[in-house]
Amino acid sequence: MGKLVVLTLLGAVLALIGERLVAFRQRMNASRAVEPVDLPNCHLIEGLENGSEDIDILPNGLAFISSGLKYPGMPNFASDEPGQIFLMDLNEQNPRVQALNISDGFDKASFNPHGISTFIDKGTMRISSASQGLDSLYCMVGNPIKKGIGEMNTDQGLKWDDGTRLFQTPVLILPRTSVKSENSVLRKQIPTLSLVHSSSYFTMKTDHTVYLYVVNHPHMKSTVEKFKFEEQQRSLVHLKTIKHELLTSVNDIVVLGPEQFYATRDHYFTNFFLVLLEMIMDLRWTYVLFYSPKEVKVVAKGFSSANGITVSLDKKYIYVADVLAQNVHVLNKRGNWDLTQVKVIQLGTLVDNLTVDPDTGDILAGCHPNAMKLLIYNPEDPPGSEVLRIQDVLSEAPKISTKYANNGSVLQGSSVASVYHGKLLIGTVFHKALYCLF
Ligand SMILES: *[C@@H]1O[C@H](CO)[C@@H](O)[C@H](O)[C@H]1NC(C)=O
Ligand SMILES: *[C@@H]1O[C@H](CO)[C@@H](O)[C@H](O)[C@H]1NC(C)=O
Ligand SMILES: *[C@@H]1O[C@H](CO)[C@@H](O)[C@H](O)[C@H]1NC(C)=O
Ligand SMILES: *[C@@H]1O[C@H](CO)[C@@H](O)[C@H](O)[C@H]1NC(C)=O
Ligand SMILES: CC(=O)N[C@H]1CO[C@H](CO)[C@@H](O)[C@@H]1O
Repeated sequence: MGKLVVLTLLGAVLALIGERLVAFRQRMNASRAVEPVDLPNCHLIEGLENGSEDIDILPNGLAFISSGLKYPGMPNFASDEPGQIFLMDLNEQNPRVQALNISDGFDKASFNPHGISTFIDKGTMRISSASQGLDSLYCMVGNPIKKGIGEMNTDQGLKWDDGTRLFQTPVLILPRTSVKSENSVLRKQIPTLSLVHSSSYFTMKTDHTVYLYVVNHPHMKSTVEKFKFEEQQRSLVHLKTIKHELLTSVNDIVVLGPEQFYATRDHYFTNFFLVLLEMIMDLRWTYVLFYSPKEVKVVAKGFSSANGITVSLDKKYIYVADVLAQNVHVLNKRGNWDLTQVKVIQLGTLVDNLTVDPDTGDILAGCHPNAMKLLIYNPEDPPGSEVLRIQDVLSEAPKISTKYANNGSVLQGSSVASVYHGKLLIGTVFHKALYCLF
């Protein structure tokens, strides 16, 4: 009797797993053949052969490329080499890549970079309603005239003390009521005064420091590394390592403040066998996290495998790629950094990383047309590459078109596509990278 129960249970479990496996193979588009879509002007980028998982392009055309990701279950051609960050200047006629030097004091040997995101500190501060103690805040002027310095705690945790000159240009902060009169007086005295006053923003010019945030997997753990980019020296100065118990199995980040970012968790489990089980059973236990020094919280959940994340041009919407569910979630960013779902755009292919075209606001998605070939790598029948463009993201019917598709003969395992004024970079998890005129 006992044996019968056990056998029945075992049969049921096997049937369930079998059914899940079939569904899993379908979700991985295991039997899909790639119809090629070519772009006329493309060439492989010299010096990038061992992966270019993520690409982030600055408004001035400097592209950061993370390379050398070692990830459980994914092929890797350079398993002994530590990862690197490359720089490419897209303003050049024939852009070349250059590895960035990383400052001492950072463990370069275990560097295993994954998603990256840049943040330019323009010194723009939002003063939240919670910090509307504006009447106690009177005046702050940098050189040459120092009229008095207020201390302020914005929701970004900035603190200004008397005597601290944080900004290169003269800066003035006044309570709303007295701004008009005092401002006009001061403007005469300091013609270069860089103060813009609106109801909730004070905009100040600073030296536009560029920070690069990198998801790192040293010894297969997850951290986020914050670097300062030194453009002249072509180097990265390591500033800090961010760790948190919720920052586990991190895939990608999008940085929206000096210390504020969203991060995706791609798997619930960290053990490779359990990860496989999680994917096959489609548990949907992964999420999007918000991180700030003061608060860390889950802001969206229920993803099969949350992957690429990016922000719309107006910074109001967050786009999250769910690779196993083959869709892109459009989420609305709330004042408290919570996210509410606006829509889900189904793509019919395994979407990895997302970027936004700075000219049009369209989403570009690096996709895996046949992810089974990525999991079970065979150089004779390699995984292909696919780049989709999503136009009119917020409309009733976003337009989806294939910009590039290849069966792996040129490019294998595309993970990201990033565009800069007619130039397109396509990166891959472990293979080469393609540069195209678009
Ligand atoms: C890629 O990795 C292989 C194997 O380690 C190595 O021989 C090759 O030089 C690497 N290529 C680049 C461009 O780093
Ligand atoms: C990289 O940085 C190290 C230490 O900061 C320095 O010794 C080395 O010369 C630098 N290399 C290049 C190519 O700039
Ligand atoms: C990929 O798989 C999904 C789920 O099975 C399916 O809906 C989609 O049509 C497939 N895509 C292609 C291009 O075959
Ligand atoms: C991929 O496509 C190329 C030409 O487009 C073809 O020569 C090659 O046989 C294809 N490879 C596979 C594995 O289908
Ligand atoms: C989209 C996203 O958030 N992840 C990264 C993918 O690549 C782009 C640029 O290529 C980066 O901006 C993102 O950080």
